[in-house]
This record gives sequence, C-alpha cells and structure tokens, in this order.
Amino acid sequence: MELKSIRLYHMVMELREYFETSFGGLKKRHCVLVAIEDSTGIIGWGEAPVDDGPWYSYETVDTTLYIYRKFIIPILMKNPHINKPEDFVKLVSRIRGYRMAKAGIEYALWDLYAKYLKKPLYRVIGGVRDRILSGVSIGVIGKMDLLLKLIGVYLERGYRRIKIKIAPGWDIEPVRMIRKEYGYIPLQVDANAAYTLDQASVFKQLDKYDLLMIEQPLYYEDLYMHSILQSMIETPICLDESIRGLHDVMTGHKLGSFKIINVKPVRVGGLLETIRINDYSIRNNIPLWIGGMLETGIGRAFQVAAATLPAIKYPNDISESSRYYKEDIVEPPWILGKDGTIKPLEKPGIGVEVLEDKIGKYSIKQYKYNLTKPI
Ligand code: OSB
Ligand code: MG
Repeated sequence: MELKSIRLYHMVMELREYFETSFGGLKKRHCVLVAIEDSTGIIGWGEAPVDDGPWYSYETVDTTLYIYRKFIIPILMKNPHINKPEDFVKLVSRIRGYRMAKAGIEYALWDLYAKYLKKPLYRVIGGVRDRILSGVSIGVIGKMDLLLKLIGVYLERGYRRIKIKIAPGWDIEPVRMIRKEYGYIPLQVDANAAYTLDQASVFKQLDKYDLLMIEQPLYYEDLYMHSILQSMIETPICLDESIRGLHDVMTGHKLGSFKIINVKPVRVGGLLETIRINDYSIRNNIPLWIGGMLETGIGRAFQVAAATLPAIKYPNDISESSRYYKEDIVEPPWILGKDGTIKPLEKPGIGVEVLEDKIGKYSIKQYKYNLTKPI
C-alpha cells in the first residue's frame, strides 16, 4: 500500500444521556478520527477515542494530535510504503506510550489493508464467529428507581449482560436491589479504580451476590494490590485500566492479579497487540471480553471485529449505536439483534460506510497532511 494522505478530525459527538463514572461525567464525547488514503483511492478509517481531559487515560485529543503531527506523521512521510499494519507497529515502536494515538492510525491501516484484500476485517484478523454477545454498561446513576427501570429496558431490548459502574457509597445497595428485582441475571460491576485495599470489605460483601466479575476495583496502574485482593475474594477480578498490553497480561497472570481481562484494543495500542493478547490468553486459559470507550460507529467496527477472536468468552461492552448517540456517523448504524448479538459485517474492511456530512457536522477541527510529495 502506497499511502498518499492522512486526514484528522477532532470530533465532538452528542451523547444521548450523561454518562457518569467514578472518574467523572461525560455529556459530549470527544475523539480523533483518522482517514488514510492510498495511491489507488482506497480510504481506511480509524478512531482514537480520547477525551478532552486526562481522566480515564493520560491521553487527550491534544496529546494525540501532537504525537501525530510531531512524530507519527513524519515517520509515515519517510515510510509511505506499508505492506501490512504490522509494518506500522514496528515503525512507531520507538515511541513509548500513546497507545490510543497509535491505535487510531493502526486501525485506519487495518481497514485499508482489509479493503485492499477485499475481505471483512474480522476475517483478516482471525475472527472465528459471525455474531458477538452484546452487554450494556450503565453509569453511576445514583437514583435506585431510575437504575432499576433502565435495567428493565435494556433486558427487554435483549442485552446479554448488565454492567453497572460503582463508586464508594454506590456499590452494595444497587447490586442488592438489582438481585432482588431481577434475580440472577448476568451482572457485573466496574469501579474504575475508585477503591483502595483498605476497602476490601466492600468486595467481600459483594462476593455474596454472585457477580460475573468485579472490574478494576483498585488503582489504575496496579497489579500487585489486585493480586492480594483476588486472594481475599471469590468473585473474579477483571482488569481494565491496569492492562496496557501483553506485558501487563503476562505479569498480572503470574501474580494472580486477575481472572478475566477487559481488552480495549485502543488501550493496548491496537488490533495487533489485541491479537497477541488473544494468542497468549488461549494458551493460558484466560477469558477475555472487549471493552468500550463510547466509540462512534467507526471505532465500534473494530471492537466488533476484535470480539470475534477465539479468546473472547464473555459479553462485550459493545452496545448498538442508538444506545450512545442521537445519530451515528456510519451507515448502517450498529444494531442489536433480538438475540442480544451484533453481527460483524461481511463487506471489505470495517464494512460500514462513513457519512462525510455527519463528520462535517460533528467535527470542530480538521487537518490534512500529504504523505507523498507531489511530483
Ligand atoms: O471503564 O469500561 C470503562 C466508558 C468510558 C470510559 C471507560 C469505560 C467506559 C464504559 C462504557 O464502561 C463502555 C461502552 O463503550 O459501552
Ligand atoms: Mg472499565
């Protein structure tokens, strides 16, 4: 593939409802979209789902645009001939961190590569299923009646698992009430690092409620304290923030820091690292699922593809487009089937068409760089 140009869009998408977590609330979803065009006119799309502030991750829209402009785009200008996404991963391996930024461009190259091969993305990465299980993640709502009502709506809609965000003061009681109202539905909680080991009694109490897992209870860079907590409770710990890539998977596995991993392909640097984690997890019997960052329909396509990998054993944080946005920027939008699943598309690449007018509507800044000098 001979890369010709790259376009970047700073998007501000309007969420349907306010999404509150232990690290803050979101009303609008920022992200950076990437469009790479090759010399034959094929366009590959990618998304770095970075926020406008360093809340979930230290990466933001501005750090992403900076890393692109200052380091990654100059590397692509020197190396516009890319055979496969792995070439790009090698080229940027000298850059430490900034995994979401790298993933945004790696994604676009995967889309381009799959379109070039005329194959659907999930087939190109080694996916093994034609439907993926969809779960829903509910923010810290704070009002019990509203939470219970919402869960009823999502169960009715067909979602295969409910995840609620927890924070100190909103943890045991909502779980108790959900069990009382809905019985033993597939249920899990996500603390987004809001607790310390001194608060282990909260998790011991949660042990009674037969949760599928407890996601990221402790500090966002920790593996050691989680291994201690895991030895104190029965419920599997699932790590999200703490796992930056395969290296952390291996360390955490040796330490016993988790039993399950939430893999967000963007958090680990892209689909290639996701495939490596998949392969290690298959060999070591670690169950995975794919997490989300309220992606647009573009990022969602990559989550869906990743969720077809063989090590995925739990429902994913991949809901349908309309659960997040008033309108999505792709056609068709991602839709939940009656059985609570989403189908990867069979068209080449990400399989969805990107609606340029919607990109125009929701982008507040646009940049274009030529990668090959005009003759
Ligand atoms: O911790 O999984 C998380 C959203 C933004 C940032 C972090 C998280 C989340 C979610 C939503 O839980 C998952 C989704 O996209 O549906
Ligand atoms: Mg999480």
